Formats: sequence, C-alpha cells, structure tokens
Amino acid sequence: MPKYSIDEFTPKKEDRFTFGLWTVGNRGRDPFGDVVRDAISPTTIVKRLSELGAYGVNLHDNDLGPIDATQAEHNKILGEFKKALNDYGMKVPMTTVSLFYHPVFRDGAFTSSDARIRAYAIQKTLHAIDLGVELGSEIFVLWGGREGIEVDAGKDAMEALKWYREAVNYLTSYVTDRKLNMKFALEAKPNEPRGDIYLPTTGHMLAFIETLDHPEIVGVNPEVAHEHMSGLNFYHSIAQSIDAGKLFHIDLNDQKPGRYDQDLRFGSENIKPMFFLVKLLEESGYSGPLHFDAHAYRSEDEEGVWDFALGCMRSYNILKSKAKSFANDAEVKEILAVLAKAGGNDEFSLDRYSSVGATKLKDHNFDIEHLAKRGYGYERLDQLLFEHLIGVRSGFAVAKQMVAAK
Ligand code: GCO
Ligand code: MN
Ligand code: MN
Repeated sequence: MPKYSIDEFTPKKEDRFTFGLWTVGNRGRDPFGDVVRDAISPTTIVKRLSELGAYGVNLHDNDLGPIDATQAEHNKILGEFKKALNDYGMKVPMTTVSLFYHPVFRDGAFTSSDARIRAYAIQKTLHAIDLGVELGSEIFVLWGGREGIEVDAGKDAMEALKWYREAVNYLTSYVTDRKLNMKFALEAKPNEPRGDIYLPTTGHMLAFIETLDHPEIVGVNPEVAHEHMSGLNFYHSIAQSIDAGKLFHIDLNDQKPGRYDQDLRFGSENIKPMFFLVKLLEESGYSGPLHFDAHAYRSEDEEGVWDFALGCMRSYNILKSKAKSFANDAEVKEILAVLAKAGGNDEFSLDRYSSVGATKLKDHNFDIEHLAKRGYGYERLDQLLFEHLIGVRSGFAVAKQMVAAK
C-alpha cells in the first residue's frame, strides 16, 4: 500500500526536484555519534529517487568513489552510475567539489595559508569540473566550508580574500578558455565547520562576485539553513539574488533558529518563511533546479530516508498550491487592492530623476500628520495567510468567496 495517495502534490519530473547523493546518502554521523544507517549505493539512490518523482541527483567529486580510487575503479563506478542515470531518466544538473573532508583542507582550500594546498584545491576542482561536464552538469557549486579561521592572528583577512578571488578567477578562466558550458554558484555559510567562514552570507557573495574577472558566469547558491543561521530573512536574500540576476541554484532545507546547521526536511520548521520563498520562486519564473540539501533525522532507517525525500518534494508542491490559492483569494485581493489605492499615485515619477522633477518634489508640501495616521491592514492580511497555511481556509471557502465577489 503506498504511504501517500497519488494526488496533485505527488512529485513529477517537470517539478525539477533534485537531491545530492550526500543528502539521502547521509548516514547519520554527527560529532557525538557514529553512523546509524548503511551506505546506499549511488545507483540505488538514482533508482529510488526517480521512482519518487525526482528530476535528478547532484554530487561532489568524492560522492561517487573514494578520493584515492584508481583510474580503473573510478571508470567502473562512473560507468555504472551513468547507466543508472540512463535507465531511470535522471539528470545531474549540478556538480560540486569536496574541499572540506580530507585533512589536507584543515586550514582551508582556496584560502589555506599553504600555497601548495591552494594549488591542490584548484587542481582538484578542475578535475571535478571535468567530471561535471562529462555528466552534463551546467552548474558548479562552490561551498567554502573550510575557507575560514578560528584564529584571526594566523591569517590576514585581506590576503585570504585575495586568494579566494584568485582561485575563482582561475576556475572561471579555465571554463571560458576551454569553452565549457558551466556556470558557478557560490554558497555562503557563516560558520561550521570553521569558527568563522569568509563571505558568510549571500549578500557578501553577491558583492564579491562583482569583483571577479568573469562575473557573468558566477552567481549564488543560497541555502535556507545557512541564511537562517545568520538570523536573516531567506526570502529577502532570494529576492536580492533574483534582482541581481544571480540566482543560479538553490539549496532547500529547513532550520530552527540559533542552532548548528541542521539541514532539516524542507518545510519541517519554518512554514511561513518557506511559503514566501516558494511563492517568490514560482512567481519570479525561476527555472533552475529545486535542489534539496537536507537529510533525514538520525532516528530514521532507510525507509525513513525515502519518507524524508518524498516529504521535501510534497511540501514544496503543497506550498506552491497554497501560494496560488492565497494569491487568488478574493478577500486577500481586496485587501491588497485597498492597500495599493490608499498608497496614492507616483505623481513625482520617482523611477526617473529630472531636474524639474526634483524642484517640484522639493517644493511640495506633504501632510505628514495625515499620512502618519493611516493604518495598513496587515493584521487582517497576515491572519488570512495563517488560516490558509493551517488549512482552515482553502478550497471550498475561497471558491465560495470568489463566487460571492463576482
Ligand atoms: C552544508 C553545505 C553543504 C554544501 C555541499 C555542496 O550543509 O554545510 O550546504 O551541504 O551545500 O557540500 O558543496
Ligand atoms: Mn547546510
Ligand atoms: Mn548547501
């Protein structure tokens, strides 16, 4: 018996859902305890995710095979993996590189104080880019997990940024020189595993990108958990990324405030913020992959892992449907229309400066006492949103209202 009936929220390939091999493959190891689940082979992951309705899988260079695999071992693993992708109609839209797991990266990769390690990190990334190209990926994620410090006395932050920039410039030059169809997406995180990580938020990344040699092929890969760790509003970070034309990829998951990086099932904690996120992604026409960088609770066995994966995708589709019904709710529309009308017209053409306009604006007498008195109606609007999300105001109630409003 299927656990969930087939309904409008059942994931489909067209939904563009992807998971990292490392996400469903997470074995539950944490700093206090060992693995709790057996390894699941990449080919099984491809098969099971495809059956659940996912579009593809993403991977680090070392997710497929160990860092010290021989060429023959590597070819064998890659061959089996490609066959599974083909058999189950799965894509690999994004590839990334592990610059954090091996002890050689204990003081960072692109920002290691050791020039040999900085060079090795670039070499490892060049090979990972080649692997991504071979698998058909068009996005390469750079997550600088170890690019940071515990001891600022040991590393000059200006110097570290310079090394970081040199590395990204080297990689983008490689891609343009070899005419590879690959763009980069930089992923920020404020801390963990380092005490402090350089370029800690998506906003920092966006500013950094403008200082690069090839900014046109570099964007961001914001992660819900990471922005929430910084206490930021993820929806706002995504709006700014889209506004800058830089939302190349996204890491969906969830996070309780003030905790370590939890990478929880999408929608499991912050329902309202995730509602606005999904609404924005859908309404803005974002067409990249919807990637889940999350993992099942440590309490779960393998069955729980597939429940987790299906849950991520269903929750996205449920929020997508809620976003539509909220936008179409007659009462919500009315409140928004009243709000827009009460806001007056743009009689000063603020979208465009002119000298005459500035003189007119300077001379105008605003009745700020009157303006200061108005209320905005946000209480009622937010309560309607709550009722939508909780499910007491959907379907029938909204349809009835829409009829009444005609
Ligand atoms: C984290 C990170 C990682 C990266 C991934 C890609 O949870 O700390 O998000 O999961 O996204 O390793 O490099
Ligand atoms: Mn994370
Ligand atoms: Mn991530």
